[in-house]
Amino acid sequence: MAVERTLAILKPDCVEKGLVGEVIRRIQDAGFTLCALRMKRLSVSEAEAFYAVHAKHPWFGKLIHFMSSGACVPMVLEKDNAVASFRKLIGATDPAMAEDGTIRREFGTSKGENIIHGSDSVGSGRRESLFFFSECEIIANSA
Ligand code: IDP
Ligand code: MG
Repeated sequence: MAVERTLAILKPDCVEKGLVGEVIRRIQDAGFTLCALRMKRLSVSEAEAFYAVHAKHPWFGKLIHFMSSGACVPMVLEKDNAVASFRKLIGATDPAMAEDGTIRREFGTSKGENIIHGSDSVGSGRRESLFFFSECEIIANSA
C-alpha cells in the first residue's frame, strides 16, 4: 500500500476539553507518524477560507464560529493508506453515528463539535497541509 499524508485538526472542543494528549496518543498508537504539528487559533476569515467548500450549507456560520472560537492543533500525518485509515480511526461526521471505539464516537458531542478533522483525499490533504504549514515545515520519516 502507498504511503500517504493527511491533514488532521484537533478542533477547539478537543483543546478545550484537555484531550490533545489523549487523541495524539490514539493517533500514534494507530501507526501514524507526525510530520508537522502546531497550535493555531483561526481567525473568522481563515476558518471561512479553510472550509470554503461548505459555504453553501446552512450550518456554515455555526461551523466558522466554532472553528474560530479557540485554539486548534493542526498536524500532518503519514502512514500507508493514511487518508482512508485516518477517516476510519476518527469515525463518521456525526459522533452518534460513528462506530464504537472511534475518536468522534468517544469524545464528540454533536455533528458540529466532533473533536477532529481528517482530509477526504490525498489532494485535499496536501492543499489543507499547505494551509497551515510551509513545505519545509513538513518533515518526512519523523516519529
Ligand atoms: P467531515 O469532517 O466528516 O469530513 P464534512 O461533511 O466535510 O465532514 O463537514 C465538515 C465539518 O462541518 C464537520 O466535521 C462538522 O464539524 C461540520 N458539519 C458537517 N455537517 C454538519 C451539520 O449537519 N451540522 C453542523 N455541523 C456540520
Ligand atoms: Mg470533510
